[in-house]
Amino acid sequence: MPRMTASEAFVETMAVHGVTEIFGIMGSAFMDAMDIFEPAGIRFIPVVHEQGAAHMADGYSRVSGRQGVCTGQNGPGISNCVTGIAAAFWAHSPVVIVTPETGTMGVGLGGFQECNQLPMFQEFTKYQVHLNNPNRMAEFTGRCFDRALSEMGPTQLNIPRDLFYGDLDVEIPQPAHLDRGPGGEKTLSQAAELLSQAEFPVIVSGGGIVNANAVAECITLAERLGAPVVNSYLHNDSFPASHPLWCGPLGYQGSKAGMKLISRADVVLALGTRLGPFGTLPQHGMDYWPQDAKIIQIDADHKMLGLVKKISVGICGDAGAAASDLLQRLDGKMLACDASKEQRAADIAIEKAAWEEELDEWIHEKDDFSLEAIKRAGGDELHPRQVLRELEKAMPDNVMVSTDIGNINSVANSYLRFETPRSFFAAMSFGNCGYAFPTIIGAKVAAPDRPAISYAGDGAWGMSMGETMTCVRENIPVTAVVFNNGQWGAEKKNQVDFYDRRFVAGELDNRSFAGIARAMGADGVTVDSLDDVGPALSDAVDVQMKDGKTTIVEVMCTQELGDPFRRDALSKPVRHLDKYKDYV
Ligand SMILES: Cc1ncc(C[n+]2csc(CCOP(=O)(O)OP(=O)(O)O)c2C)c(N)n1
Ligand SMILES: [Mg+2]
Repeated sequence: MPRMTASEAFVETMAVHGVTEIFGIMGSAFMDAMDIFEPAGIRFIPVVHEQGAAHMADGYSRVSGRQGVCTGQNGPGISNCVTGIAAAFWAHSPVVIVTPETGTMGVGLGGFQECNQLPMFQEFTKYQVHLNNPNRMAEFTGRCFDRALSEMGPTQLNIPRDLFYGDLDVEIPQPAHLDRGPGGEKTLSQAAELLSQAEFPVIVSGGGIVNANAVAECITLAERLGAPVVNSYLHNDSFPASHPLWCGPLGYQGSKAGMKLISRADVVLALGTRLGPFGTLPQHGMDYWPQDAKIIQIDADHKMLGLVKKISVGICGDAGAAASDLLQRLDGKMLACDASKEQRAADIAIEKAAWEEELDEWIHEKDDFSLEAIKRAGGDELHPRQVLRELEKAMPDNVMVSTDIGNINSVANSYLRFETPRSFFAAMSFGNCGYAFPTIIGAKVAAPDRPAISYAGDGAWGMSMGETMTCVRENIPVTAVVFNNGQWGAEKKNQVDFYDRRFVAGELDNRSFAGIARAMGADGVTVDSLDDVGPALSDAVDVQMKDGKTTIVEVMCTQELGDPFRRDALSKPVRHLDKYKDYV
């Protein structure tokens, strides 16, 4: 067995797993390994804040399907990553976080940057390991990389800093490739039986279809059934938007066409989705989930089966393999839905056309608060919906888009359509503001030939814009659209609806974000006319692709606000004490 140091074993194992980039901020704790990243073919990408590194690793893994890697200095460098790893966990992203720790002889003494680094990631990792002996460096490193992919989520490798040193004799472990199957015979045959009897089957295409690279299988099955296909919430890239069976996303600010069609389903085939609690919240005044339909759920993680929605059949398997298997089982059979296939196709076309027309006409919000905001703006600011429509029209081919948490970003859900998977990187269930920009930077690193665009509100942008310096310093060109409405709008909407417009902490007195961008070395443009929205995006994408330049496109928006996310979670305030009696 070859002799090497623990640092060499660590770096060699990463190289064997195909690691070519690591995001982070340098630190003495892992410097001995970092020193040989370059000769191992690994580029270390220094960021502005380690949260950004974790988001970048997330974006990197979401677009490539490979492990994204981040690291930082023990203690604060690592604790800075917690939010990013939590977000990656809920995005099902195979991120490996390497956490160098206080040296073994210092543990427990309250030394510099000492902290216990496993508990803080416990809830957000699929696997954690603490290197207890340098001889196991390659083994544990390899296992973290394998488990990130097999469990589809973050894993953590915790290395006491002194264990990077010392000699060992070790064989570098090869990656283990998991070959997932379609699921169990019994449940697959039950599902095929249900599908063959369905009169109005509807498919929900989820993140599992993207992760399994199985859009083709989903299309073939949908075409055989003539089934409308809706995207699960924020997985708008799980089915091509140009396909006649595509009906748009379910959930918050999703497609009315998709919701109306699924409400008619007698059998729902949920392909690669955990049917998460937010994914099917009532929307547009519609409680569309078909309560009486039989639900077939397919998920690679058996713990998700029937967890949130009542199901008739749960299949633990790969979404693509299961779709192919079901197709085979239906082969040559007459299905109950065959007779109405043409009628369904016509219904789909009618619902989609109606929704497009409604979107075309829905140029601004019409509630009292929004109408007043529009009046206040006096025509100097743009309606977010119109801006989103113009951006949609100007999207380049093969685009990657990330979105943040906020009111305008949520409304964007209706206007973001994709032809190919691994194109849409929304902040998923962890829902942290500040997600989109660093995530698209990571995606761009993994796919430099694809145009990369992030959306963020002005509040979320403030949290994340520092990473513009990473784009400039590291020559990672992206385009960031910032919706400047001078407020933390999404939360302010709750004060409008529930707190009698008592606005606390919701206003944002911004300086020019375009100017700040220029000061950081990027291009910055301010857009305040609707005609300029599309051209500004196209120009920015042009310089991204041709000149390698990052542009911040700041769009001046009115303060109007779309429907809130969590109407279900709030209620009118109750006050018992006299001094608060007016606060109702
Ligand atoms: C890290 C974090 N902090 C706070 C929140 C709560 N929050 C959700 S949306 C939102 C407002 C976002 O404002 P902005 O980015 O300006 O977008 P807008 O709603 O105005 O479109 C806030 C504060 C959050 N989701 N994440
Ligand atoms: Mg805002």
